[in-house]
Amino acid sequence: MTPRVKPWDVRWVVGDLQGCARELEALLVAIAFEPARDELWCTGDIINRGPESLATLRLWRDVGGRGVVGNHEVYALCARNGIWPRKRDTLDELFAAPDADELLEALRAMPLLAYLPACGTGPAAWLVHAGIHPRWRELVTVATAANAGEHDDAWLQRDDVTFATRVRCCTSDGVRSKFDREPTGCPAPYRPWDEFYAGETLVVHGHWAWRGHYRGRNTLGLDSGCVYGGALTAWCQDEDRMVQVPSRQGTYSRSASK
Ligand SMILES: [Mn+2]
Repeated sequence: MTPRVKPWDVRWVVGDLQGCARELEALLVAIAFEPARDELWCTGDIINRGPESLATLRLWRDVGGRGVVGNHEVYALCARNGIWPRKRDTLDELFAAPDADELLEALRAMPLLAYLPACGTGPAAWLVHAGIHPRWRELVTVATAANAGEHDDAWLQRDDVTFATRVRCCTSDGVRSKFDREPTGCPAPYRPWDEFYAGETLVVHGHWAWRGHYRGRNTLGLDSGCVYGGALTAWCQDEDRMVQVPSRQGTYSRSASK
């Protein structure tokens, strides 16, 4: 293990990658990421939808990437085990890879909620893929219960896992809406989940490409829709600043994806 020595340790959190390996590569160059000294987290949905889930996941593994589980990880693991039917997805190459099991088990091991202690001049943060349930108050307790134990097929389908990986708009009781467009269009009685979040600790999340990158009072959204042609957004926690790299979607081809 390489010793981690300040002041060069920097913690980054990147939004939904969705198989956008080339954008991840570009980001790592843009931020001069050094795996031996820096830390890279993802808000989940590392794979699927985009063209290169396998390459994304291998790059992620190779730089020591961490993250929280997203709904596309849940889908991939359930589809792989045959407990959910395969839908239209872009996971064939990943599933056929010789290291598929190793890569998928690394996704399964990711927590639902991760606490990132304050570092540098940046605030502490909770990391979650989609959002926090309105009734979740003591997040340390919630996270301990949610992350504990084996993340088996039953865990993947638990209510807390489903909520935290899928919510965009909900009621104050935590009933979710299927609405997935801009928050301003959210139909009553549903409201964007963060309106019910009363905690003081910053929550960093992804999952809401239509909302894009935004900063609320105590929330930070990092899904700027890279797979749809938006930027790939990353947050440097140490300096509390954002870095974005442009999407390469539309420039992909079979030959270019090697
Ligand atoms: Mn998602």
